[in-house]
Amino acid sequence: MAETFEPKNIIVTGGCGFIGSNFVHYVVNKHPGVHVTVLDKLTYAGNEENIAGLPEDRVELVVGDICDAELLDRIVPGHDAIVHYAAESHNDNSIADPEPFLRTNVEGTFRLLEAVRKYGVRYHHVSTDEVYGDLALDDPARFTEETPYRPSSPYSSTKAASDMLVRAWTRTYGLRTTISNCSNNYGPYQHVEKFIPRQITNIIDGVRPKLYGTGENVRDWIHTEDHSSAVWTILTKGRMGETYLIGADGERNNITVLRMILEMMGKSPDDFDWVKDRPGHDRRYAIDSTKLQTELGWRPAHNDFAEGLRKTIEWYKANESWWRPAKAATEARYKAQGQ
Ligand code: NAD
Ligand code: TDX
Repeated sequence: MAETFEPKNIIVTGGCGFIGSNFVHYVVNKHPGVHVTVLDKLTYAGNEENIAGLPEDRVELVVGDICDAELLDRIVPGHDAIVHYAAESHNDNSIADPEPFLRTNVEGTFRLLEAVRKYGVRYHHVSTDEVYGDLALDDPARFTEETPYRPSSPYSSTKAASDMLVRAWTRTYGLRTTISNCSNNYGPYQHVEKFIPRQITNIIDGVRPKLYGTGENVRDWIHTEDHSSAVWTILTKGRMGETYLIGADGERNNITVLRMILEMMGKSPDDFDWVKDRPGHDRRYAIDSTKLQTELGWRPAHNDFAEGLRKTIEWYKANESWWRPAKAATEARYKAQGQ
C-alpha cells in the first residue's frame, strides 16, 4: 500500500528513552529524507547517549518538558508531524508515586494536542496494550481494537486517559491523528528497571534475578525495531482517527523468559529469587494485530524471540558503561519495596 503522508520534519517526544530512541535510529537509517527533532526532558529514564553519533544534520535534541506550552509554541511550527513517545512508563514507579504519571502522561498529552490544534500538524500517539487491562491465563481471547478499556495500574490508567483525550480532540476539533497500542517491547537501550534488562544486569553482577508472584503472568513480547516499523507504517499509511494494535505473537510467561535468560547466561534454571507480587499485577496481555497487518500490510521482521533475546543479552554485556550509572539506584528502589 502506498504511503499517503510523506513526513519531512518530525518531532519525536521521548526520543531519548528506550522505544523513542530506537524509533529515531530507525527513521535515520531507513528514511534518509526525514529530519527529526527530539523533544525530551531527560528524566531518570532519558539518556542523550541513546541518540549519540547520529548525524547532526538529521537529528536535533531539544531538552524540555512536553507540559511547557511556550516551548511547544516555539518548536512545533515548521514541523509536519509529532510522534509522541514521552511518558512515565514504569508500572512499579506508578504504584509508589503516581503524581508524575498524571502530569506527563495526561497533562503532557493535553499540551501536545493543543499545539497540534493550533498548528495543524499530523499527530501519532504511542500507547500501550495495558489500557485493556488483563486476560485470564486460560482465555483463548486476545485484545483487539474493539476491546473495552479496563486499565489496572496508575500507569495504565493515565495512558488510557491520554488515549481518550486524543479521541475527543480528534472528533471535536478534526485533528489528523492515529493511535497505536503496543505490547511489551524488548531490545537495546531499555532501562534496567524493566524485567528483561533487570534480570540480565543482575546476572552480570552476580545477583540472583527476582521473579514477582507466581511467575505465571504472560507478556506478549515484540522487538522494539518491529514497534518502530509499525509506528512508521501507521504514521505514513494509517487512516485518520483510527487505532491500530501492534503485536508480534510473542506470548510467554515470565518464568519461561527468565529461564531462557538464565540458560543463555550459563546459570541453572532455579538460580533466581521469588519476591512479593506487584499489587494489582495484570495476569496476561495478548495482541491481535490483524487490522494493522491486513489494512496496512505491516509484518514483524524479528520472529525468533530466542535470537532477539540472545542479541539483547550481548548488547547489555557490551554496553555496561551505558547501564551501570542507573543500576545501583534502581536496585535500591526495588529493595525498599521488597522486590
Ligand atoms: P522510557 O521510560 O524508556 O522513556 C520515556 C522518555 O520520555 C524518556 O526519555 C524521558 O526522559 C522522556 N520524558 C518523560 N517525561 C517527559 C516530559 N514531561 N517531557 C519530555 N520528555 C519526557 O519509556 P519507553 O519504554 O521507551 O516507552 C515509550 C512510550 O511507549 C511510552 O509512551 C509508553 O507508554 C509506550 N509503550 C511502552 C511499551 C514498553 O514495553 N516499554 C509498550 C507499549 C507502549
Ligand atoms: O524484577 C521484575 N520481576 C518480575 O517478575 C520486574 C521488573 C518485573 N517482573 C514482571 C512484572 C511483569 O509481569 O515482569 C513482567 C514485565 O514487567 P515490566 O518490564 O515492568 O513491564 P510491564 O509492567 O509488563 O509493562 C511494560 O509493558 C507495557 C512497560 O513497562 C510499559 O511501559 C508498557 O506499556
